[in-house]
Amino acid sequence: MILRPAPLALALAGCLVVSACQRDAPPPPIEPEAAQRAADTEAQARTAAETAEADAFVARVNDTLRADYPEQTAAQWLSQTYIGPDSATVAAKATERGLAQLGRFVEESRRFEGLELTPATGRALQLLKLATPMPAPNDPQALAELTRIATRLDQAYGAGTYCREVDGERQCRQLGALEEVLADPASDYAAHLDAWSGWHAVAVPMRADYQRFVELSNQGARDLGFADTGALWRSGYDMDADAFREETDRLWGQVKPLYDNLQCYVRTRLVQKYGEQGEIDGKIPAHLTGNMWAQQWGNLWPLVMPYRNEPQLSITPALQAQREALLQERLTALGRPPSPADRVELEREVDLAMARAMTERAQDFYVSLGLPALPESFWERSQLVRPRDRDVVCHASAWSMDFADDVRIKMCIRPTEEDFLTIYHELGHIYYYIAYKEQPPLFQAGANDGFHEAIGDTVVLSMTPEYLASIGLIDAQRQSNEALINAQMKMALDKVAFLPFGLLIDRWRWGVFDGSIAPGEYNAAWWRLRAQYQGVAPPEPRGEEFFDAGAKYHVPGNTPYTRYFLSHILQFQFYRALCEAAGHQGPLHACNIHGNAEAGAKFRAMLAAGASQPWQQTIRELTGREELDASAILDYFQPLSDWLSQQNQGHACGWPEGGGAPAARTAAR
Ligand code: X8Z
Ligand code: ZN
Repeated sequence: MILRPAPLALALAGCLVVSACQRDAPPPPIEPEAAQRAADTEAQARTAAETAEADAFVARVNDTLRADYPEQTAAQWLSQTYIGPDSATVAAKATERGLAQLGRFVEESRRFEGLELTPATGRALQLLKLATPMPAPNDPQALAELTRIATRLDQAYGAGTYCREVDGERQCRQLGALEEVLADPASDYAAHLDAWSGWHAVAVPMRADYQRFVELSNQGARDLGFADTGALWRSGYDMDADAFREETDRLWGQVKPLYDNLQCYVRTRLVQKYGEQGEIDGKIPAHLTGNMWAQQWGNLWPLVMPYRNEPQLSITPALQAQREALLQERLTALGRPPSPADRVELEREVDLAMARAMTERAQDFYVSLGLPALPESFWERSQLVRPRDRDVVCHASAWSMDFADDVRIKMCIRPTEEDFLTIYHELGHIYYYIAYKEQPPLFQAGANDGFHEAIGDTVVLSMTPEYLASIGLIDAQRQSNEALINAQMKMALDKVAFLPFGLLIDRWRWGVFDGSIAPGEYNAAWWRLRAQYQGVAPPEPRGEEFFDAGAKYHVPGNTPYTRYFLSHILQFQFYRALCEAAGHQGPLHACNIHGNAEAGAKFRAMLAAGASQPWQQTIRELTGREELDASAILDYFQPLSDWLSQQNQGHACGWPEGGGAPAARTAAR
């Protein structure tokens, strides 16, 4: 059957409104009434047929996705775990085919626009247009160029290497090794600067590609009916795209005072350590935060720890001791003095054994909530450690390969706290995939992308010091106000420090996509936003010869980032709701849902819904309220917030947003 095109359907809707407005008109003669009835019956039959046709179309899209998607994910997997020209060719081609198919489906779906559809079909069609953050231009050549550039950028990041001459020898390091320099409190200022600027140099050659990427992706967005790629990204939240932008502003306004307080305190400690090099015009030097992007500051813990006499909170020492013990065990079992080759081999085995043990610990937590053990294929196919023989994209990720049981993570796990927590994060994605695998592919997504990012982190909030002590990763804790402030500070270095970073990446990209940030000011705009939101400054002049945004994975990897900002608000809302379900009494920060079946059942129900309904409904089912709401994170950090306000008294907190002289400093309350 041939369906009527969309404009006619819209005209029909208008006609129905008109007839409703004519209620007071004199009764029409009998004959026209009969004609009207016949027309109504015909219209109903037509509507029913159209509805059925739309349902069948969505079913066909879902079937095609199930059939074709595994080939694309397999190609992507190879491209990220065997970086090189061949895997790049295969991945770019597979993505090109997938996006072209998606584009055809979107075109086809237009004939259903304006029709009255079943809610599920209407939602599926809406999600179809939002299915990719890299919209495909209709022009086949442009599409092919887009997927080639995207793959090249992704691989360039993964293979990124910084080389320099040391004592006449060429020394080359990749991201992991450079991050270790920044994380080590014993590294000096010059070493920090070298590692930071070395990694940022890797992004310089990406700049031209990225600029072209933006043009092509925007072309795709316009072909889909969006103003630009940023507008497409902002449309994925079951609300008006402009309203979404305002929503993120509102949330930032709620948490900014807490962040500013933390920035001020950390800056003071940096100045104590580095003297006048510890701040740049009230801002924190980007290379001194213990993190390559100044996004989470957990590695500054030894520097900013409020009370030094309390038991230690970092779990890295225990993980490293476990690794060392394992290595000794294997060396002893060898029964002869190890050769250098033995050592390399045993270290590899031990790294893998540690990575697996850490992943099993994370799995334990989910299983304690009533979620299933991970399938055997997860253990067989995941990449847990960095292979020695080739370049890979080490940035952690979680994959559903086939909308069914083939789920994997790809990481380069080291025995550190940071990586341990990242495993919990990644398994959050995996358990989401597993929980919604019965949904049709178009609904196999987070309620929104912030939900997906928040699942594992919600679990991490339960890793209280008491819990970590119970699994032997830190010593038993004392109950005291000092211990509480220490624990809160440690958590805040990750969760609070992250908030402005989570926001600014897409503030930059939204501007790049809508043209308000021109290609000639990519870097200036980047550092303007870093100053404005984070109060972070570059350690050296960064002109337009650099491309510092490109040094962050999600920019060359084209992963939208506002999701992480949302996640850092949502995870506290989820945690509060699950703690209530678990019957937790007392302050929020003391709650641990480990082993709680009630909390687990609520969690699982939320996950199973996937994207089948608007996120507002999903969050209402969990928390009783429909809004994103920063009151949970503010509640959680109330003790620290009070403490920071006290500590900052008498300090000139705040920072001038530009690069100019200190001006708008305000005294802390
Ligand atoms: O990219 C990630 C995860 C994978 S979705 C490791 N995260 C963001 C980042 O590393 O920049 C988690 C926190 C923020
Ligand atoms: Zn994630």
